[in-house]
Amino acid sequence: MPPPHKIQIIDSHTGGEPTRVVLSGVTADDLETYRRAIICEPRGHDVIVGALLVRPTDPSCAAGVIFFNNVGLLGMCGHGMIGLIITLAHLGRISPGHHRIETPVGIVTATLHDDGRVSIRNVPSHRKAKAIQAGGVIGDIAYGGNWFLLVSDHGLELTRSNIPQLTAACLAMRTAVHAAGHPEVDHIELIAPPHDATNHSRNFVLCPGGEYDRSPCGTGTSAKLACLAADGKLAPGEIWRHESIIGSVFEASYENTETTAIIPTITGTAFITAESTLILDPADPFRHGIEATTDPSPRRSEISIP
Ligand code: PYC
Repeated sequence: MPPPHKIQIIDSHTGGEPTRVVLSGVTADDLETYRRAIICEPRGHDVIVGALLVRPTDPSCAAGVIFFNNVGLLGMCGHGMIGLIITLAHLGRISPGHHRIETPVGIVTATLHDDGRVSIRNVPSHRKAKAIQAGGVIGDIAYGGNWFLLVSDHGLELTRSNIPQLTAACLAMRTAVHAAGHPEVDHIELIAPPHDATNHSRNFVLCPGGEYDRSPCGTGTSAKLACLAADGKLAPGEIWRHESIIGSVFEASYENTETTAIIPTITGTAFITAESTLILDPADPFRHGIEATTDPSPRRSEISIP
């Protein structure tokens, strides 16, 4: 019997949403072989977002990262980037300051503050379409490192006790928005007034693999800023506090560019939860994980790896 395959990981959470940074045992070339083993049951669960550290192609970057989940690759991941920065600091690989990180969809500048907060200056974000009809709802389509359908007029209460209904509604909206000719949309974001009056809005984000984001979703918050900017409802530099379905908060603002795209900056905190080694025993029939049952978004395989 060959020896067990070992994968070294560090877990963290950002506003309640987990990130599993892969330090060794996997390369960009064999990520698809090990993706489910790292994320899915019996070692993990469908909520985890993986972050494979890779050598950047751009020498000005401190690291490259490929984000992935239970059904495939993610272009960018805001909560995951905050988790990655806290993980690199925990390892002693970075200090407070600015760090350029390469992702499959562009370079993100992450700032580790002295107080442990992390700000990420995201990739250019924009609204592609306003008020499109998707089944029974009307929403905007926007990009913030991933593609979102953002719906405010949904008639649903964004509370934790409502999560099964919110999930079912978002899955139906995802099917409808694909049928309406927007197959790139892989996240559905419901927006509502905040529960805490010091915040500006609350969201519920359904991720491509059928789980919801416990954090306010960094790329989803970027997409929301793109819509606010396009509607003239938020000025450059003005703060937008976005609250998640569990009440965790990201603080966000944006800069204009020469085009209609904006550059969002998202600030949050993350905490290390575990350092461990995954063991794939060749005798274990489930060593490669149990595949998620939710249909992957059609776009999953189209993200190019740097
Ligand atoms: O924070 O961008 C994000 C994100 C995407 C999917 C889960 N979290």
